[in-house]
Amino acid sequence: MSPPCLGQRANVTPTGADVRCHRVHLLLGRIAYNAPRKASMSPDPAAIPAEPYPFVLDPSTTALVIIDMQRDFLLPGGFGALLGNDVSMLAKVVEPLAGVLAAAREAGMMVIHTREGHRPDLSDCPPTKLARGNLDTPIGAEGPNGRILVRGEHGHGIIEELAPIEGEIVLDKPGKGAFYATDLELLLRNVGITSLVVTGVTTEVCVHTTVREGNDRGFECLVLADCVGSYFPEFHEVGLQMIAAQGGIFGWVASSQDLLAHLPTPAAVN
Ligand code: C5J
Repeated sequence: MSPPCLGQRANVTPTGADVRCHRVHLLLGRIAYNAPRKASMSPDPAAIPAEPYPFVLDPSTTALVIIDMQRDFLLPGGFGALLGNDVSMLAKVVEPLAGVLAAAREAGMMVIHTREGHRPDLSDCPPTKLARGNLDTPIGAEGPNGRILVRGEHGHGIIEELAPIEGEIVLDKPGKGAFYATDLELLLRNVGITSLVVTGVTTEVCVHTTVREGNDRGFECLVLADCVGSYFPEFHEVGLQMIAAQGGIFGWVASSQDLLAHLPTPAAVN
């Protein structure tokens, strides 16, 4: 039987708990994508329980993307705090995300850390973004952690708990999405990445924008609910629902526990 194509997948309606995921092979079997599985098919033990249906993760074609876990968003005195937010709301993301980062490294996955920020002369910061918020201490102004949202400043750096290690990509982005005005897509395609595990902050802003951008480029995006965070609990909840709604309109949502329980080790993959 010839393999179904991606277009057929869109016509399959997942039926909640009855549905397991399976892999649809495209282009002579070289690229595999997740698709709903009929109730009559046996469950795939490798599939990560997720909404709207389970997700099979191949570490060799999946990148862990950690969005903007920077002091400027997580610590007092940074951009997030100056916008009036309670930055302590994001702290709960750190521990589960550190666990996922360790597991991804162990599994040999590509790891990408993004940082939102601007050149010191702010030439890559749209005037509209600079004006937004009507802040006394705007982007580029001196704050307790150095100049706000400026590359090279202490506040722009990634928090120690999630510090990048050699071989991991640190991607500077001027916008909310990680694909906008960056070479992210090129970096992913060059090494055959087809799926992204998306984590970081904030759920409804940079995480959401990145998932939407990735989805439109054909990447399968799995968001880990406890590894993304927002200053607004209600935006977080609805943001996650929006991703998985309508049969996974932007992607999938799972917990870090479920990912860790199903993440294949390099030995299992080879
Ligand atoms: C925001 C972000 N919230 N990383 N940035 O401005 O989500």
